[in-house]
Amino acid sequence: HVETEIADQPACWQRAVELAATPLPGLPEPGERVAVVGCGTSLFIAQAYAALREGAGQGETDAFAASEAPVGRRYDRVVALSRSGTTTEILELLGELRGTVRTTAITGDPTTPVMTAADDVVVLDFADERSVVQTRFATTTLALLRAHLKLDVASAIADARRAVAEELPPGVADRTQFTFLGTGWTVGLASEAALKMREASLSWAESYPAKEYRHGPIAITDERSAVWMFGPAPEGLEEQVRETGGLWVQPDLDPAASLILAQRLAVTLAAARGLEPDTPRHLTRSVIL
Ligand code: F1P
Repeated sequence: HVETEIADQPACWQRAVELAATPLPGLPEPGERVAVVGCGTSLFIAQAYAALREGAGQGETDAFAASEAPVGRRYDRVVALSRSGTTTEILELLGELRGTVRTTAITGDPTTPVMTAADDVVVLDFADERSVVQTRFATTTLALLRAHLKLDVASAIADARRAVAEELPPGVADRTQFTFLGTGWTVGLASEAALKMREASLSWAESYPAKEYRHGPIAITDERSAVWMFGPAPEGLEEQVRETGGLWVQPDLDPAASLILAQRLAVTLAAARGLEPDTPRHLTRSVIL
């Protein structure tokens, strides 16, 4: 399933843009103080959105792992991202918050407990997935939220079409250690790319805010490494990586489309290693404790 779901992302993002043009009660209004929560992939999308919303001047926005959200802090709204709508930490948090703050869930499945656990719900059932590893639901959520912030998603969709069709960056599939870097909203995307590599291909993968990479992690980089930059790079970093023998990867695409390429790399490496990316070891489609 995962290959189909990856290839479907441009069409799903288009539907998200159309949906964002309609009234969607529960999505944050400008000026609201918002916390966005999720687990795993959904946490990284929460982080990307939080940085974008603050950057767009729409109000203070924090992102938390649902298990670590500070329940006592005052927000106008808590937005919970959960493809499955069944993740225990999400449901427990929404239960604790009930009656103290407005809550919104963005989910893929309208038949799940999150539908009644949150005050408002946005359902992206057209982007729901059969795979354990999340790809299109996560990026479609982000496309919806970007469109709701009135950011340009049309060029991201054009780049996404390229990302599903183009060759992978030359040489990257020959490397065995992967480091993903981002700045601002792309820090979350870098984390998500590294998670895809771990989940689907069992690769050794790390992620950092780009400038943090020079504060230690670059020590492990060598000719086995690929260093993948989401968005513009800090000055001089590319040269520093090349000096280590590491392969520098910086697709000339919208960062969310660059994430599609990273998803494809994960699936390509899984296939090369004889792994089945639809059913990764030790993982389930949602974590129910
Ligand atoms: C969150 C999640 C997935 C992960 C794994 C376990 O699920 O952490 O991101 O890939 O399958 O669950 P959800 O709350 O978004 O359904």
